[in-house]
Amino acid sequence: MASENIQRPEGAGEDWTVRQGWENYSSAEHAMWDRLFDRQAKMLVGRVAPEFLDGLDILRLSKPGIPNFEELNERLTKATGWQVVAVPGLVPDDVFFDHLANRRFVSGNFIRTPEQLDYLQEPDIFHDVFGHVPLLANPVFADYMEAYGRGGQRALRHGGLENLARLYWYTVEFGLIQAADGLRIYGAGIVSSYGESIFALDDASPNRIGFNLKRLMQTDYRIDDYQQSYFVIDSFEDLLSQTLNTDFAPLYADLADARAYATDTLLPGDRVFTQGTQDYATGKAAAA
Ligand code: HBI
Ligand code: FE
Repeated sequence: MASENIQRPEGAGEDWTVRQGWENYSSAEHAMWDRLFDRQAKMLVGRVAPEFLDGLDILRLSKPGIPNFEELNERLTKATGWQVVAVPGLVPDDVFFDHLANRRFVSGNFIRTPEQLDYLQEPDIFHDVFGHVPLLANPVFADYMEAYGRGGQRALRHGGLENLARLYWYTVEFGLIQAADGLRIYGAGIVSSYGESIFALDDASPNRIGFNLKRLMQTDYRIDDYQQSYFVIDSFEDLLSQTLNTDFAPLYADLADARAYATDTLLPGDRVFTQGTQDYATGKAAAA
């Protein structure tokens, strides 16, 4: 991602962390959290992976107002040894991976304004905490995130970051899972978005494709709009074991000269859950 050129702000430590400054949030900012929380919590029932709802419970995120990281971390550390630390915005890749590899999840300490209700460029505390942190209370997902951080450090040394970033995108941010009662969302980018929570699961437009590590690492993604393809994992256990039991170096070597698949591509070997109409993306492109 384009995080190479960012400058460490004054006041941020070597590791880019800052104080959350919980006492400084205004009542309007707490109210914004509550508004976003209520809207998502309602809509997620029957849509989100049960492990996510368990995480909301374990962490007691339903309490009104922006969570105080000190309180949140007491519960999170007890559950899985993870911590949430505040950062001013995007941090460089190496810093990001170092935090993950040490079970620290970085979160923006600011919250969106009413004008940014449904779209903002940098991850705010609602995306980072509501979207990402509930699954960090799940032991299997917690291990996956640490493994991803270690994998990121190796990818930085050996090349392959572009491929590995797609794994993060299509799982941690935009993943679907085959749960006992059908497909469910779990990616933070979906779970924290009202529109995409519906689109990713119910719309006829996008492809929904069974998880295949190598295929996924060759697939482009969209940063400007809803995804044109989503990948479906069988379980968090399967995602973790595939990640831990794969030597990524030969994959990176193989993929170094391969062309990426377009975001809407379906391949003969794909396990297809939904062959998308792509009507949404086509309509958007025509209107542009
Ligand atoms: N910084 N704050 C923040 N949040 C991220 O998700 C993030 C980042 N810096 C880099 C980064 N992500 C990428 O390295 C990964 O998404 C691959
Ligand atoms: Fe995110």
